Amino acid sequence: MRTQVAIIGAGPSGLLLGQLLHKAGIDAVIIERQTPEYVLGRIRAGVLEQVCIDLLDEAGVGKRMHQEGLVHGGFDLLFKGSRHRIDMNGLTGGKNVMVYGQTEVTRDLMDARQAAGLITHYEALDVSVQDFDSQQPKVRYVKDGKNHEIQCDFIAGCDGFHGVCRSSVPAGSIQEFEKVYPFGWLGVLSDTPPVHHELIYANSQRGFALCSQRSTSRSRYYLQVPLTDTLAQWSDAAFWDELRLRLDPQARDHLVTGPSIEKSIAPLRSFVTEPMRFGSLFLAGDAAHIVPPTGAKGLNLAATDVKYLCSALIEFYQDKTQAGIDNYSQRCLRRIWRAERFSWWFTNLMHKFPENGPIVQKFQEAELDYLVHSESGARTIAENYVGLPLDFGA
Ligand code: RFL
Ligand code: PHB
Repeated sequence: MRTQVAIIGAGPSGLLLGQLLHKAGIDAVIIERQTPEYVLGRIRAGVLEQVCIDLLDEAGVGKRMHQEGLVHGGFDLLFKGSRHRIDMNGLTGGKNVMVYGQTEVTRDLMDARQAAGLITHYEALDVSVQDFDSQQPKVRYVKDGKNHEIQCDFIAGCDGFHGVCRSSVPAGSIQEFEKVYPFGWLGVLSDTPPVHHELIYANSQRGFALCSQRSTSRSRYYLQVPLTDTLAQWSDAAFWDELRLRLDPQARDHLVTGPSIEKSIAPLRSFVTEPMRFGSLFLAGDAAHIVPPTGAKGLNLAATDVKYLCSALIEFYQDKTQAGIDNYSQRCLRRIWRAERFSWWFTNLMHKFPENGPIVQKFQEAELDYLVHSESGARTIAENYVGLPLDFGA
């Protein structure tokens, strides 16, 4: 079989790339290790930046997002027992974010792909990427006990942090930057109304907590927990008790609890790969970089990598120029490092680090006090949170 672009991974990056390429008349096939149900079952991101919203519109999959997504113009920072609103909209000249779950984004993209009759090979085993240092790269995989080979012009590695594409690059050609944080996030999804109409990011002496949501009747909450904790240690009752202890009195009173419909622990990591292109192989999304979720940047960065990649491929096929391809890494990495820096800074500001004593708690509280009471301080957070435009300053 032959295609122009072989996409590895049917997460949000791979599916969005497939859809944008299809709109541009470029042929692509997606190869995914898991089943569609498994991909849809992963509860992850919840906050979309304007650039991501625009890209989903461009891909023709924005209709349900605009109907069901919740537009948020601000969020609360909670520290020393009090909440302070960051007026994102007012501080950024009218920018907002959209609360719409990654599961829904993925579902919309999958439906559009199916409606357009585009090919996704799910449950592909032993996927390997070959000859990407040449102009005849290939993807091999096993499905239903049979060996398959796809010949292509380019391979898009959209296969997440644990994928096969990045690990196929010779060690001497790639540089990796990594920081692993000494705690994780325990997340609970529940069919209960959110405690507040906007998100609450909480710095407490007991550790970080986040009150997020998926709709007016579905909540998503997170607690900072030690990496050694297991799900078995966290009954629903224990989760709600601990969350209450990290909230302010008003939120504590308003919190509606109920059975969890999903519960998981995610480790926190900052990670960047340089470069992101190796001959005919491109990395995009979590395959190339990871941010701690504190800044809500992972999915948004994945979407902008995909946009840059798609533009480069369109230039290659339509305008017969290699410039976009040659620029891909540099263009992505500038934006990625900006988001990596913000996510790392915000994580440091909001979490309790085991190696830090009470003085660091005091430093964090003083910095938060400064940020929420200084217009330029609050604007710095707001500008970073709403994200950069696609083409930001030279
Ligand atoms: P994904 O979603 O990991 O998809 C990769 C796909 O590749 C498949 N795959 C393979 N396929 C074939 N062959 C192989 N060898 C393969 N190996 C893997 C996998 O099965 C999978 O289907 O990467 P992608 O598409 O780059 O998307 C990235 C996002 O999922 C991620 O950045 C976000 O979820 C991060 N994130 C958030 N991002 C935001 O922008 N806003 C948020 O509010 C936000 N909250 C979060 C988050 C991530 C979290 N966790 C669990 C890490 C909250 C959490 C808790
Ligand atoms: C989420 O709703 O899952 C979510 C929201 C904001 C974050 C991280 C995760 O910063």
